[in-house]
Amino acid sequence: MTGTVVKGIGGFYFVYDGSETVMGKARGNLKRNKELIYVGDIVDFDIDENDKDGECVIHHVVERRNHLKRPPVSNLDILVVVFSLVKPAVNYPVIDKLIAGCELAGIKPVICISKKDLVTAEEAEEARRIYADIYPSVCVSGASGEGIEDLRKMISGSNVALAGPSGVGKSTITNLLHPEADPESEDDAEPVIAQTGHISHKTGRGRHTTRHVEIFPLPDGTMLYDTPGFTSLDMPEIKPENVGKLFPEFNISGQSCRYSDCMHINEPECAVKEALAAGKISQSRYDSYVIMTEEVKKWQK
Ligand SMILES: Nc1nc2c(ncn2[C@@H]2O[C@H](COP(=O)(O)OP(=O)(O)OP(=O)(O)O)[C@@H](O)[C@H]2O)c(=O)[nH]1
Ligand SMILES: [Mg+2]
Ligand SMILES: [Zn+2]
Repeated sequence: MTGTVVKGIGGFYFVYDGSETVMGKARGNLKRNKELIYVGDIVDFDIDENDKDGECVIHHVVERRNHLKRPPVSNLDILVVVFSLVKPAVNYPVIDKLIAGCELAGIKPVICISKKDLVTAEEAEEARRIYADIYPSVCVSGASGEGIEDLRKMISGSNVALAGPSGVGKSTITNLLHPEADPESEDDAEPVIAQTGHISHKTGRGRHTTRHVEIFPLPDGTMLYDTPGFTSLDMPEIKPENVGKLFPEFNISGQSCRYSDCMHINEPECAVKEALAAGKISQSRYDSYVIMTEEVKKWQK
């Protein structure tokens, strides 16, 4: 049988075959090969109801279309990069690293600015404008539900993960997108809900409430992955000269820098810096680029 790994905890995996979820373990050969199983993997498994380790044994992982190490997920069409402007405050370089990771893995980013109810409409729109010309983007509020239906339309039918810093509201959005999580739902099925947490009063940060990636299959065929938040991210092992390739707005057709190996930092006649000065590239994105370029230099040592 074939199914999708929707959750993995302590060596146990939950596999969804399109109607039911069974729990089981990986067969010895997978473990010996140190082959990691990611949530999102499509696996072949056998049912074994007499096994003390659950109801199924996974014996093969179908080749992944793509995967990310952080959050650890595979086979995504879209990654929704969720961040709030306050509670917790935004850290743009971390957001841009997550986006760059998507570009590298071939996953489409969607930008979702959360907690719209905590800032003015202008503040939310100003943040959205940083990304609006580059990626699909939306502002939402988990408190009022505003923007949630727009987000639903952007992700409908896809394999899509919500990722971003701890406390920005990923699990809250998961619940709003999941009809069975509605306490007033008339559906008899057991409510499937993602646990949500609080923001620390002292640090203004999230408390890492979600500990494991979990996929919630939605009625429209969307496979919605809720993922644990983070506060920082490491850059992948790439060369400094490749960082610019992860910024689509730097690669404006018909415009090039004087030097073909231009790093867009100190060189003269640089098309990227000209676009920055003309307001076509945002300062925030450019600053993230410089930080990321500096950070990947450590991989060369
Ligand atoms: N005011 C306001 N609060 C929100 C909104 N969305 C979520 N919250 C609150 O923010 C806190 C954290 O929400 P979660 O959904 O647990 O955040 P998370 O991103 O899943 O956090 P981790 O699982 O730690 O990564 C909770 O107290 C939510 O009620 C929103 O749109 N507006
Ligand atoms: Mg969560
Ligand atoms: Zn340049």
